[in-house]
Amino acid sequence: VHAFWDTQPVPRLDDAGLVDAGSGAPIDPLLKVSDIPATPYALLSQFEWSDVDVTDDAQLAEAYKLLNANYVEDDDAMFRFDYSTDFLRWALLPPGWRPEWHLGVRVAGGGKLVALITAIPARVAVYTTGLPAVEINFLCVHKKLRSKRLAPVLIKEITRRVNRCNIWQAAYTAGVVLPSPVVRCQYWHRSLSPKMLIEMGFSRLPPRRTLSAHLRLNALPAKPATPGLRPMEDRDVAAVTVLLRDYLSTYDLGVVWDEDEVRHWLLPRKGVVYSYVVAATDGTITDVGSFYSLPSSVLRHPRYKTLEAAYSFYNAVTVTDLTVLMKDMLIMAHNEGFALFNALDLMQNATTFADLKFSIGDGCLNYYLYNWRCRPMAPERNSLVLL
Ligand code: YNC
Ligand code: MG
Repeated sequence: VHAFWDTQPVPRLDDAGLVDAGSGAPIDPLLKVSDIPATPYALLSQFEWSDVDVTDDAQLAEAYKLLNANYVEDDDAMFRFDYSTDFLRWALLPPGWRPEWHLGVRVAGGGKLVALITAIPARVAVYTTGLPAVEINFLCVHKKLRSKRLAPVLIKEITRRVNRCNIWQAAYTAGVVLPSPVVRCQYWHRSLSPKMLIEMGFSRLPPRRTLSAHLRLNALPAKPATPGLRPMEDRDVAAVTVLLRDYLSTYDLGVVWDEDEVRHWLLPRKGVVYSYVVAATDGTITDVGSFYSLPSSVLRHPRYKTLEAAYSFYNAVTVTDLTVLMKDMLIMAHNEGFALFNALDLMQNATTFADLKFSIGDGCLNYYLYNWRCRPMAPERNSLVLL
């Protein structure tokens, strides 16, 4: 039973009709903004709502600190995501961001930040429908305040704030199974610094393989293979927007970006996002590849403090073979100092994993849509990458 989720407009886990739900429809009949309360939900008296102004370095540092100490860990509590402040600025200030969608909870009287949830605007395409929606991320409750039903209040309050802006759908991901995933993706890992990953306890030397054989097997060329591959620049934005739009429109779930969003999400930012285009000799942009930087803190290790991981972001190919492009992304990530490259089995990614020596991770990443009931899809039909 899900005391909270059973009250929400999401498909139930036992919804036998879901496979026949087709391209989908809202679960709640379309409400009007005037039906939504103008004032926040009540919080326990020792706490207060607080918009976190992430354009202010001091408040951004508070959000960083909360997440660094309390956000997502792996099942064995060996690693915890360590989103950087530059990353949070990128993730939370895209075109159309709203200050009241960076929602914090503080100890009453302007005290310590103890919980967070965020929304950013996005146009999400589900099968044949384009929806004005938000992406929800960074739901976090301080470890000392867990299991007190604070999360449902955060979710209801962000929903209210989003609904007040006449938006009625959301996309989000979680490791946990909730009612009800629209698609379940799997992480795959590619070692870039195999020795370090073994020493950290992230990976193990496969049985009957020596370390030197393992290093040889995972060695990467110094330079990318694709002629014309170079970092994306502002002058590429229009071409990349068209390329991505055409490429992503072939999938059943994804975002639709305009030029300003492509500029924001893809122009390289050191330590945050790395994007490359393939330019033909006549200047035409034929392909794009990208990854983002998300380190994890290494918990309780005597020597290693941080696992530098790159995550596959958006790739679109019209000329270059996807495996070749993905390998070039591994090479660029290795050259930038990342120890690990992660990718989900969405889009055509899984077709590259065997050749490129990825190995399967443990646990799923579940994708959810709020207030939209549609037929679930296979991971290779999904193109949505959330941070
Ligand atoms: C989760 N990850 O099932 P039921 S992902 C959603 N997403 O409700 P309490 C979650 N719901 O089952 P705690 C959830 N995890 O009784 C738990 N829940 O119906 C549900 N972890 O609340 C859970 N960040 O406050 C249960 O639990 C209810 O104190 C229990 O807090 C949960 O960002 C949490 O993994 C996750 O910080 C905040 O454990 C806490 O444990 C924590 O008693 C570490 O809550 C960090 C972590 C989650 C990362 C993410 C996406 C979040 C999506 C939220 C849903 C958005 C809906 C759409 C809203 C906009 C709509 C529009 C338009
Ligand atoms: Mg709680």
